[in-house]
Amino acid sequence: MDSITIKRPDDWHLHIRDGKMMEAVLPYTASVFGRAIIMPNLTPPVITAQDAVEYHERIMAALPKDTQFKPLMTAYLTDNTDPDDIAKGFQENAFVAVKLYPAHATTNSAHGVSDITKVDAVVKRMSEIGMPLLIHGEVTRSEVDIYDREAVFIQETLMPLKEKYPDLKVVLEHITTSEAVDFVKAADDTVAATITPQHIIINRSDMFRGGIRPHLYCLPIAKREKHRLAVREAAVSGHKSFFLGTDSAPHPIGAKESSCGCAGIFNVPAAIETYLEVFEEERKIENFEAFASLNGPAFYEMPVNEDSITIVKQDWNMENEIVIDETTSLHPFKGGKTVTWKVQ
Ligand code: OTD
Ligand code: ZN
Ligand code: ZN
Repeated sequence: MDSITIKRPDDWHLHIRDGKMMEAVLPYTASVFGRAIIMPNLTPPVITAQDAVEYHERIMAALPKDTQFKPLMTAYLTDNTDPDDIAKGFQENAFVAVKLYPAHATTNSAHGVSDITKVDAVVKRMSEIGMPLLIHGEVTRSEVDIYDREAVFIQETLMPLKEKYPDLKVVLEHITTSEAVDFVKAADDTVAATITPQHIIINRSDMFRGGIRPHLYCLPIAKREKHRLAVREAAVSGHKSFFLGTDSAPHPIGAKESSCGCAGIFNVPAAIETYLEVFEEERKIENFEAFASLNGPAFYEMPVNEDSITIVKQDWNMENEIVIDETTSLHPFKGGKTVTWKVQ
């Protein structure tokens, strides 16, 4: 096969930051994807409907002029979030979903939820109005091993939450374990999961291959090979509950290559191509459109994008460094490597 045409894909989990960084990274997404769920973990976070409206305006102002790209906004859930503001923001399309970060689970999550019981009124309301809850599914207790945090979260928090609110729509974001795959497969169609390119390409050993590789460090951290294979199988299966979410999370090179490096992988410059490489390797290209362009809109009850993109079999070299300004550069996922597909 030397080219594939699919309905324009969407990115159901994306960090674009703000200001200069946003201006630099947004074109990579807007040139390929029709829509993206924009994560709210700015400093300070996007908490209220008003915050979301203002962030949306800044994104629209930063977009290249010739694009139809549509940002889909989210609310950052805190212990003090007002259920009425969430419901009103949802009804008025200020945001499409709420994001749950357990406090201190990942980058800029200090304002996150300290205990799920604190947000019970918000979650109850969301369940009633059909508003999706997007979950960073990791416990944060320091005694739980970092490689076990997702599996423990599913047992301790997610299963009881879904038992209490069976109608609540949930997206378990950036899944990394076989436990997450099993949970999603066993659930009904109120539950879905996003899958990143890195978690179906690297395992935890790759982070230390030949030396420490800070640009492969993200949260949730890459797991053992058997987990990579389980998530990879889920991604290419065509199963309606798994869809594309890059979790692209840019940090300046200096913040990654540091004595205390930031978590996050900047993968959008070749996201669609690197996913497609995986589908090709697994001989499942026939399921690529479902994963990239169909399953997400079905879950979010949105129309599939009308136009299409074509990706051709063509080698090109991903640059090592993308310059933002005099002081800031990014190292993209696959930087310095050959990518074997290219969006036309
Ligand atoms: N993971 N980095 C970031 C977010 C994600 O958990 C995530 O969604 C980030 O930098 O915002 C990361 O490693
Ligand atoms: Zn997360
Ligand atoms: Zn994320």
